[in-house]
Amino acid sequence: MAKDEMPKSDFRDAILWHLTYTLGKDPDHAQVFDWRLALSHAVRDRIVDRWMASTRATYRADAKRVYYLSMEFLIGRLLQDNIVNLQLADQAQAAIESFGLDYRDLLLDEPDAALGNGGLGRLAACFMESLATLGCPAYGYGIRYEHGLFRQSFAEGRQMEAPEDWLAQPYVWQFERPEARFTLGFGGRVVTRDGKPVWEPENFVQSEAYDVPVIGWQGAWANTLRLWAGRAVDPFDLGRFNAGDFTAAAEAEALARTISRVLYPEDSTEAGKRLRLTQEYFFSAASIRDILRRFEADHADLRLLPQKVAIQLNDTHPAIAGPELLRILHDERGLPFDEALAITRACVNYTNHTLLPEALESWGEGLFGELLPRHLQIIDRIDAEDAKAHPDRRNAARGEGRVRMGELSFILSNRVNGVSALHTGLMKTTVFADQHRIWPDRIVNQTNGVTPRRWLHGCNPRLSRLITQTIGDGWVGDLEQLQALEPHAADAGWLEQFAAVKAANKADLSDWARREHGLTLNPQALFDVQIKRIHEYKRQHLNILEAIALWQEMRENPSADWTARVKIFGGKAAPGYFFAKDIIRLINDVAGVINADAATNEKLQVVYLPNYNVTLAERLIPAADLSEQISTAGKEASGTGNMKFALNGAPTIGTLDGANVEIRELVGPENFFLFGLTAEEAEARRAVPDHAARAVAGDPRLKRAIEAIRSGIFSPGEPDRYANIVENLTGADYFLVASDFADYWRAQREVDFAYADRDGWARMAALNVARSGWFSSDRTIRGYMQDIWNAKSLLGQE
Ligand code: 26V
Repeated sequence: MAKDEMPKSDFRDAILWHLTYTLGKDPDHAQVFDWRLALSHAVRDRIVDRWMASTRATYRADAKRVYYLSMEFLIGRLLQDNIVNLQLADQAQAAIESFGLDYRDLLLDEPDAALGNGGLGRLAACFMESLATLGCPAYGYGIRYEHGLFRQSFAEGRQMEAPEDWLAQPYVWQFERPEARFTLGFGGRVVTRDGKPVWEPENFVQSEAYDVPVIGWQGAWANTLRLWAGRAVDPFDLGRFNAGDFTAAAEAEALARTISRVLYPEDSTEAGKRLRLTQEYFFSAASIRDILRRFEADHADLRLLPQKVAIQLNDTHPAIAGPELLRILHDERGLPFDEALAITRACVNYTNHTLLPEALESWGEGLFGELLPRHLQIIDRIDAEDAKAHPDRRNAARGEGRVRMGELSFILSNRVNGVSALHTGLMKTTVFADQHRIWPDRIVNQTNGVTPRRWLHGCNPRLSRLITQTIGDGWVGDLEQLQALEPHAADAGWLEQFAAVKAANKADLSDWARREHGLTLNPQALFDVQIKRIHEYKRQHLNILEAIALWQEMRENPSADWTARVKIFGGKAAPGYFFAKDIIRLINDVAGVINADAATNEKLQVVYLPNYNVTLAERLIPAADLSEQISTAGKEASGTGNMKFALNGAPTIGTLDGANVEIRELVGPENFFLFGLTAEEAEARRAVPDHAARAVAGDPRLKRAIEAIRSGIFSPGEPDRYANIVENLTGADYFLVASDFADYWRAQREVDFAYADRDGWARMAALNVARSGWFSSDRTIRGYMQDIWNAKSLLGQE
């Protein structure tokens, strides 16, 4: 094969061609890494034509485009996802095996793109895939962080953080767009010229675009994820270099690149840092310019903007996009302020993802005004007009010397949405009650979803095959078809096959855990899994307390008929969140003691897998028997892991929180292990004096478990290692761990009992699969298209 004979049709030849001419590698010496890149290039080629066809179709139709602005896109690996959606899996596997290589090894060689912290970022990635699947013309806009979420390891049980380095090797999925650059200003002052305000920034940086194509199911449509990187306007100062100051010569470039250097690892505290506000403005402003450039290429009348542009703010992190759009329309394009405001509001929408007060963004006006002086004036004007129009309004966007981003986003949005029915209801009665009274139609619900391509078809090939054998393959693009499995859940022969899938997935996980971590898991045991960020409200400490109490009871009563369990944990803590780090260490310490106890370790194991990420989730979820969704009611906005588990046949033990409520309604209360206070009861319980102390005093099991921690048996020689946790559990206990413990224990024993009946359990698990089709992110995106964006699918027009 010669270079000018680039093979089009034969996939195997295409891989060889790329290995040779794109990568310059001799096939005789190529390593897994080289083959993986060659395969990726061959796959990418098959995306590009469809991608361009989609873009052209959007121009032709002059269609409305959706712009999803998100500080985070937790996309993970893309090679398998792209292969699956192009339906190339069989061809790719055959080609790779014909070279004498292991196909899975190749897929696993790709680093995770971890450009997000958790649920919010992963949701954005699922949405991008569903937007493409539905043929909705859309762009994702975010930041191309050089370092994604840190890598986690444990040293004596403590979390260690190391920088993540996904860009240390070529990233095949990105296309650099040096032509799509914008110069963005920061700081400076506002002057008046000809009676008009003019912002004169003091510092400038450039935004450089990198495009990642996102291909939908069956390759019918592809959209763009555009990630911005910081670059200096003048990257190199030759004068300083010639004067001998080599470091200073490159200083501007180093500073500009700092903007897109790292992802902030906080996911639930408002990290009030100048660099973070800079990041927020940097990517929001670049995106707004890009949106306007695309619009103005074909339209002269800015009043048409809302017909052609829908902007979605993924939480408040891109909220400054609103004032930026308004500023350009008014200051730079000359529209009257009120008209600019009306157009902005008709384009912008805002999704709220948390009601935790400590996570609601606000900025001190000093910092804000220093960095964005003109925006502060604009916000002040909007807020003042809002105050005049609604004199009885209480929650303003400005107050106490701060700019409140949630309130700002609300008044600048056409629609505001929550992410589960319960959460949206709470938005209306708590954080946004005042706004809801003034604009009763603005808040809508869009319950989250997950893409079935990655979270069932891709990650669980055995279950996917069984489902397709049973009901055909239409379910991958239309997840509600899973309902057709329901009659089979009554068929003993089918349930046996279903149970065999789970058993094989568990065996795979056990093999991997032995190879990778030297762990021996009992595959007969119930795999009880809690994987998510570590947070007090998510209550990993409730889970580990139950493990301690169970272990104590097993020791006391060794001959009882215990259901064997492996409790599996995974998740990272924000580096500065010390309580969460204590929880991690406690789990690891407890694991050490319990796993070493020969009297119980055939019945109970505790395992904390390090560096939880998208790839680890794809391994764990198909192998899980039980899904732990045990947040304090009212605190988890939705959850999306909860949906992935149900879809993969792991029933939930959970509270009435977030989307658990909807999962339970759909799978049926008899197929869900409910416990705990409701959101309303939780609020009331906090007002009861000494609620925690009373709960502890009233429950000998809980008391004994806490005593064990206090005594130091899990921290020999350092009994007060967990003084903080113990004090919290018996004192303020804002998250009601003590109050919910007894009911959690009860529900866990119900799980034990149910699991002992293996046929009954398989039926319950299968019904969870059959009834979870509604949790597809395709359904969620259809909801946004209809209720929020007024956007249409262009499928069939590409
Ligand atoms: C994010 C960040 C990012 C960096 C620095 C500061 C900061 C502060 C707050 C937040 C908000 C994170 C909110 C969030 O992740 N919410 C989760 O969103 C999921 C998708 O809707 C949902 O399933 C989870 O329940 C919710 O906790």
